[in-house]
Amino acid sequence: MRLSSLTRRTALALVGGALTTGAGRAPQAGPEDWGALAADVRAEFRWAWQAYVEKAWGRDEINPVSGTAQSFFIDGHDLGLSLIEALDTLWLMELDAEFQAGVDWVRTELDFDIDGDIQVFEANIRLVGGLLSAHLACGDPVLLDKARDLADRLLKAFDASPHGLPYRYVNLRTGAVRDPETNLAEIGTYIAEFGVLSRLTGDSKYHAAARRAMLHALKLRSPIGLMAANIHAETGQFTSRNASIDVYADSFYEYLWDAWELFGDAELRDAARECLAAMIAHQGKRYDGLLWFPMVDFETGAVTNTSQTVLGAYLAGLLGQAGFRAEGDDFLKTYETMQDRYGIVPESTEVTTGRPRTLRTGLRPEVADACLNLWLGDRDDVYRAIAATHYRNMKSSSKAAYGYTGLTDLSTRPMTQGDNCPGYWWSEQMKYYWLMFAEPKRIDLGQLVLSTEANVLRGFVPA
Ligand code: IFL
Repeated sequence: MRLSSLTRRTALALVGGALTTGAGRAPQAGPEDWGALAADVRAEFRWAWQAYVEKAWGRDEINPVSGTAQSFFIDGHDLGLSLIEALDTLWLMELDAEFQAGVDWVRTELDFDIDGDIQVFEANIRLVGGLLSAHLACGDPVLLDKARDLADRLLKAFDASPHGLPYRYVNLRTGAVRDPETNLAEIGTYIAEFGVLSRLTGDSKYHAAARRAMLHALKLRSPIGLMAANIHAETGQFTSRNASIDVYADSFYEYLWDAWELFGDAELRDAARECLAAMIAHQGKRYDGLLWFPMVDFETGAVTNTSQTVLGAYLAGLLGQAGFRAEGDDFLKTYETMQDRYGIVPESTEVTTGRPRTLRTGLRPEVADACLNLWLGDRDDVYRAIAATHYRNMKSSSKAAYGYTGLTDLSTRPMTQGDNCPGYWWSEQMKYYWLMFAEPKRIDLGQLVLSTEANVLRGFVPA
């Protein structure tokens, strides 16, 4: 359905449908048994892993309705994306045989010497991050070697730019780069993985490259403290006027904060707080009582686009982490309202009306991500309850024959399933639920630092 064809009647039907089919807030008869819920999450993860092993072993992504598989990065050259994304989740769930089978696959099958172009940002957050977190979990050096090999190939995308802003794609074998028109997320989501890699290898070049790109963008902030989301790797200048908290930008802001958490980088901590304060002052807008952060002109603060994606929910957690707790709670309330209204938060919402702009969703983890980060702040069960609803609604709508899938129409009953499980499902929401519901013994929650892809970069309890 095209966005514009989503009529008021459809939207109202959606609201009613969600409530009458129980897709909204799941009623709780008594106090939640968190241990039982955690066991259910673990059982679902194990079941989905078994289907992946049977139908898609070593492939990037499983299509869980048809039982087929697909490449994610380079057609015909799968890199075991879902397997790598799953590793630290398997470890935390103490699914040790499954974890070891995954590590063995990395040892014997994973080879980055491919004559193909890879998206630098996605390769870093999913593959470098997944390999590093698995290495931190078990200590196997092969995981670190593979992460370093890939990072060395990705670094060529930074080196080709006069400003150290990575091109969007690099050829894994030749180092040829393409697509200099990029954005904040794709130039500034490296410091967590690259910084850990520098620490583990003793080679500072990874951390330095990641930090240089972030500082370049931060210097372009406008007098009101905002950055535009689109930037050119060759000119080093912004190519749009839109400041965004979600599309093209989101994880840049997360990684400012992570640089502080992981490396004690006070300059980036201060930059994170300044950026968040500018967002609150110039992007935070209220429509029908709900707080949203639509795109604005980065110099004037005038609203330029009134849509907001479900990905924006991450900001609720980041606000809480960085000291803007009230605003974080307020923004989570917006997504909780959308979840209660539609069962599943739509991929994109028209903020002026609170209605979906699209009826599909990509099996997104960001609401659970925000719940975890806010819960870690004060352990208030209110966040676990929102995450429990998120889990139950996902289970009732996205579970297919061979795993979990995104949805193509959340207005139908049952909701209409697509046929793809994104790689991040293995690393993100199932881990968020598990951390909150199980409080697992292999992690020190007080030390936990997760990447934007939820790879554990600090906090494992030594065996
Ligand atoms: O890959 C995921 C990651 O959280 C990210 N952006 C979007 C994905 C999940 O929705 O940074």
